[in-house]
Amino acid sequence: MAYKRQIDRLPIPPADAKVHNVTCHYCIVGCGYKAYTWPRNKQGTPENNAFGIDLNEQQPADGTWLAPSNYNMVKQDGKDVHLAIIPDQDCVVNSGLTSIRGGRMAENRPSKVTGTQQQRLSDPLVWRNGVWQPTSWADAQDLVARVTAKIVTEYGEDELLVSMFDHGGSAGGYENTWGTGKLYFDSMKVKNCRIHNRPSYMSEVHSSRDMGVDELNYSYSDYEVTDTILIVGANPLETQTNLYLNHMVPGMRSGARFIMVDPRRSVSVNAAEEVAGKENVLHLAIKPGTDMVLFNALLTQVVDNGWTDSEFVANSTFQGEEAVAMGTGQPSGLGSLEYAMETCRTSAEEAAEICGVDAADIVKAAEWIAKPKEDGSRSKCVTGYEKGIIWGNDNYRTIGAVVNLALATGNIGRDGTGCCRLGGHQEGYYRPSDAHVGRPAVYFDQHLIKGGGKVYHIWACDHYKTTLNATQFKRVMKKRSDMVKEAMDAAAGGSREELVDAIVSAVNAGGLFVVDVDIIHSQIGHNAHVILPACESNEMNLTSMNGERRLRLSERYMDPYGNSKPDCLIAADMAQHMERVLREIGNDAYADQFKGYDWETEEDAFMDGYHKGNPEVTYERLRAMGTNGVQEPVTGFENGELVGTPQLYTDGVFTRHGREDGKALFCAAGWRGWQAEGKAQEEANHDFWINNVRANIFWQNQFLDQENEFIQDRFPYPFVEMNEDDMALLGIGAGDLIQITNENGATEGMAYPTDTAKPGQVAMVFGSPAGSQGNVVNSGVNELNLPDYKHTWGNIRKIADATPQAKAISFKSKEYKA
Ligand SMILES: Nc1nc2c(c(=O)[nH]1)N[C@H]1C(S)=C(S)[C@@H](COP(=O)(O)OP(=O)(O)OC[C@H]3O[C@@H](n4cnc5c(=O)[nH]c(N)nc54)[C@H](O)[C@@H]3O)O[C@H]1N2
Ligand SMILES: Nc1nc2c(c(=O)[nH]1)N[C@H]1C(S)=C(S)[C@@H](COP(=O)(O)OP(=O)(O)OC[C@H]3O[C@@H](n4cnc5c(=O)[nH]c(N)nc54)[C@H](O)[C@@H]3O)O[C@H]1N2
Ligand code: SF4
Ligand SMILES: [Mo]
Repeated sequence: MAYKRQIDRLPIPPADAKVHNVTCHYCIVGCGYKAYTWPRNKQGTPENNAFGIDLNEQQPADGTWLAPSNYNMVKQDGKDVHLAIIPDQDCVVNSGLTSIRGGRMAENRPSKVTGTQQQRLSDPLVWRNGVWQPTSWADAQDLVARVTAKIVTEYGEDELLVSMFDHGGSAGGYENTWGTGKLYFDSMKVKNCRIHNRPSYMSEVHSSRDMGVDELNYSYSDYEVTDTILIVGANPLETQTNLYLNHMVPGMRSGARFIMVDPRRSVSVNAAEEVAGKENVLHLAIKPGTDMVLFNALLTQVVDNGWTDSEFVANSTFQGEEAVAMGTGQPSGLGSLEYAMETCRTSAEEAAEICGVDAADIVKAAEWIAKPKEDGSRSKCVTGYEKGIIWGNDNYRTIGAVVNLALATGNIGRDGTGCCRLGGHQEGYYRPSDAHVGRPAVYFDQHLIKGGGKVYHIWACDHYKTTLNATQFKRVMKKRSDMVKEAMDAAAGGSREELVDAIVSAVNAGGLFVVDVDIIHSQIGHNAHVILPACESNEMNLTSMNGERRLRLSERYMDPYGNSKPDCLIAADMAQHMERVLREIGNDAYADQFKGYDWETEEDAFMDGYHKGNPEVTYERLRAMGTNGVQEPVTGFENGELVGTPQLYTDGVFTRHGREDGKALFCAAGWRGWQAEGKAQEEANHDFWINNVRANIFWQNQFLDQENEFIQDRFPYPFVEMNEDDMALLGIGAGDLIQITNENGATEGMAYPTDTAKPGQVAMVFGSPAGSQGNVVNSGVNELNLPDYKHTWGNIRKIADATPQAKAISFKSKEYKA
């Protein structure tokens, strides 16, 4: 925001400022912060202040100080107060480090005084008379309940479509996933639903779980005491920033080597080279989508050289042949190591050919991971993987191949080991059973595109920017929702009953009635009929866990904006309106299913859900655990502290698959080339691989960043990292606007010359409001309807010279050069 430009002083928090525990609600890492709030007319002094340090002295870079982005003025209990959010030196997650995202939490709060984030929704909106008209909660929820109740009673719950977050931090947390989960999975049994980031309702890592291995099994401190850090399809410096800086970097400084598997050279490789020295970093820049072959070859090296952890394999993994046959729910067989080897066996030379890397590098990687040390002791390796393979080729088998290697080398459940997802958002999943959804779960987007469903509830997702096959999704959804808008406009001035009837006729003719719960008026929200304003973390109390299962309570320090509310209370309100309307229409038995939502606060939702399953855990106890919280699962409460579990599987018993023998299974990860439909053909027919990535500066689909000048000045359009020779060939200059096209649609971005970009491979930032990469992603998925966003090909052409905004930005290399 402009108000902060050239600012030269900030108020000092006084010694009696209120202090709140905060977990950054952006990425999975969940860094600890302290939020200070104090009255508008008060200030501390350099000598006497809330930090307890002498601010007359120059503070060190890693000391406690306040930057303009850490500050704002917000409402608390109806009054304007100063707000300063500072990274917590005592939090073991970040040890006082911040990031370019978390460091902006304060400035990204809505403020009437400083003018920040005035895009936030303050009141429910209902489509009326050709516009969105602000209204009361009771009015908006009554319409939602009347239409929804009519549809589910007359046509069944399968006509209700739901998109919902399943995570923690913003748009989630145990309170909110419970609220929505109770409504859709307990009061109703909705099966046509999806999660915010994938087009069906299921796990991102089925195979790891089917093999018995929960995907978050280590502690971040394991990176500090390991011999080798193996990162697959992730860019942790930009996407799990303080995990990289506060745990991986110390690990490398203590001698750990670093292996990166990513077709693209990212700044995570560059930084590792700076910290560990080039000789201790190995970047396996494989051909896109070939990870499975690489991991099969690494496993083969380990087995053939006798580097397996034979004791672990004998005691903790399945002995015999096949344990689970390949089937519709299991895109590969599972069994013993020998069984898996029958399918996985791959020589370094074969892999080198398919993956496009040197066989010698594959051998070297296997040595770094598993070759015993000179004294005969085993090497320790931590494996972290994320969207490069989760949204990659043949998800099930590829992740299976990665977990195979960790199991064969005994690298799970011991200090300095682990085989984990690096993660996205914090986790905050707590819902009633979703067993009725089935496996494979319905391919939601295709169902909607084919005309399925009559009512659609959306919670905190903007698929217009982030789904696959987005061009088609948007066209169909707009058309279907416009039919209802038209019917609502035609019914203007009539009674509520007439309005509901008009909506029902429109949905019976193929329309879709859309309810969107969000904090802003999002792109998908433009095709909604009722928009319900939610508040974010810290405008409410919220619990969630991070990528090492660290559970914290992030405390409310300000009021929800306007009349917005916590998602859990919106869900409860919706349930209560459903109960009332169902009784009115004489369906008492069904109405009774919507009882049990008499929550006044988010804490009530927490007690009704998470607490019932985890009776030791309460807000009060979590508050006392501060920003360090406790690692789940919580096993007790002793001496005034919750007792947690730093690592899973220390006993060598693997249970995630639910098998009684407690033995982990290996995955028969047989290579079959491009698995998802249409990928091979798309690759053959286009000039460029359109890799799609995240960037340090942006948070997700830029819902707040789009109104943040600091971000928009840097990247006014989504960047597309591109090889300079490719640009020259197509007559494209730095900052020029380009179009990417293929059979699925088209999108736009800004060329960013990148000397490390390979010819024919570009990397576009995903999820941008100014150009959705999902427009050109095809609809191909795996057997379990997991998307492969990362593998898309298209042609590129220039559409405009760099605009004045684009001309003003720097195109310097993103790499750090000592
Ligand atoms: N700054 C920032 N941080 C974030 C987020 C954000 O929006 N911004 N979002 C959060 C969320 S929700 C998530 S899910 C995580 C995602 O975290 P990451 O997975 O680390 O992020 P991405 O950039 O999507 O993808 C990582 C890498 O996958 C590579 N890749 C593409 N294809 C392949 C392939 O075939 N094989 C391999 N091995 N690699 C491939 C890309 O080149 C890219 O460098 O980030 C979280 N953290
Ligand atoms: N091409 C491509 N597509 C991808 C990916 C990729 O790598 N490549 N990655 C996928 C992944 S991993 C992810 S996580 C998704 C992200 O896709 P989305 O989930 O669509 O993106 P977010 O930015 O997380 O969306 C959050 C939405 O919730 C709103 N919101 C924020 N806080 C709250 C809250 O507290 N309550 C409510 N009700 N609303 C809130 C925001 O305004 C925003 O509209 O994209 C997926 N799509
Ligand atoms: S690394 Fe992630 S959790 Fe930590 S401050 Fe940055 S965005 Fe927040
Ligand atoms: Mo994600």
